[in-house]
Amino acid sequence: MDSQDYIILEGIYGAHNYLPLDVVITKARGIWMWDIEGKKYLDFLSAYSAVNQGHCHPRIVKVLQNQARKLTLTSRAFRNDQWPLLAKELCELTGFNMVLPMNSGAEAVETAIKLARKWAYQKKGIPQDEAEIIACTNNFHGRTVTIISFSTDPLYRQDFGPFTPGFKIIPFGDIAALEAAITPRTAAFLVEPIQAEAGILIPPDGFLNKAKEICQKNNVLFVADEIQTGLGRVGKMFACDYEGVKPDIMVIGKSLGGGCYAVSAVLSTGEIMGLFKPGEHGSTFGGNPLACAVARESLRVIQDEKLVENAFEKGSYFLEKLRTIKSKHIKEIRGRGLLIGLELYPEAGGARRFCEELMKEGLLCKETHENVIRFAPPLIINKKDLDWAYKKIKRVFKKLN
Ligand code: IF1
Repeated sequence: MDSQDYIILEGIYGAHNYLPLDVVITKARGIWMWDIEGKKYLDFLSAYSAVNQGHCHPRIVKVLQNQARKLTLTSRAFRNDQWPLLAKELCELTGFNMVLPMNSGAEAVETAIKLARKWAYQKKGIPQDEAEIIACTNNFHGRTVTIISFSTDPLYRQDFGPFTPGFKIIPFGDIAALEAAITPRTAAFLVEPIQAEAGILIPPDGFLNKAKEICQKNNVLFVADEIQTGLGRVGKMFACDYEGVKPDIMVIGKSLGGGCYAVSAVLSTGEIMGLFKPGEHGSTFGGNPLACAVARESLRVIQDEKLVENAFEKGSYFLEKLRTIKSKHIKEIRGRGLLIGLELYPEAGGARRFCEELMKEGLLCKETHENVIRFAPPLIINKKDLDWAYKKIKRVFKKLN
């Protein structure tokens, strides 16, 4: 079978909930991917930052294989010898006291929402079923019905109602709006410290700090969704670290599984996380030994290979290089670490066609919304390969100018 055969099969039997680029990947290692015909590509998406350590990292794959031969799943009806160690290592890494394991990012965000509401009723004394959570315009926190209930993007909401009540929206980065939106029934403020899907939107300097202060002053939980921005992607371990902000609840996922397994987690203080009593929340696969063994090695790789520092250094380098590209199409190039967005003017005809041209040059990236090309390679990337990518990007802008 060739790529076209796979594309046809997928079109017949697979739901059309994505419009992927017409490239059929069959192998990947580090920053590189190969398609069915053997063509080589540089991965500039990292599966939306779920492959920060690089594809099929030998250490992570080895742990996956060894654990898979030993013990994969017990359910949480019994205990296992991996989850307690991951819990300890995650708390030591983040400075939180307790952690709850889940699988997908959305499940972890749902967990954080349930925890914030429980805290609101049991600790803050908000009347039952009246807790409000504030989120931001253009947020992306997952695809469950409750999460899209507070999405501002019609594409994510269309025909999926009725929606979960109890959410308010403020403009991202708007401190005055946050202060004005808080009422005695406000349980939490949920925010991505950098909005990735919205187009790599970085909040005004000091926004996170002021938001945390306002939350503290009003006895509101500050909940940071670091599922995409966390674990080194933006050049710090967490995006909140740029402002030294410690959330009350932090949600992580994606690269926690090192590109080899779906594992996410919710971290908080003992006082807050301790509100969950046995049987009140859980999941079949949450905290399974295979996920935990993989997550432990994924975290070790990030630290041993200094991927956070590399993301900071290489991200600054690449951002500076990209800004030398002269094109009437480029409106702005922005980012933190190796989460970079190149925004095009609407007249450029949309980011998708640039991604398609980049694919022909051997660079795989993804547009986010209409006009932003996201550049997010694995954090292991070196200057030589960034220079290679730069040349390809420059060539495409010359061609499409
Ligand atoms: C898709 C992008 C979309 C996330 C943040 C929670 C989740 C995500 C900040 C949910 C997931 C993924 C989902 C995937 C494409 C990608 C994405 F933002 F990364 F670009 F959609 F907006 N919080 N983001 O980024 O985690 O349940 O997926 O594990 O749904 O198309 P998940």
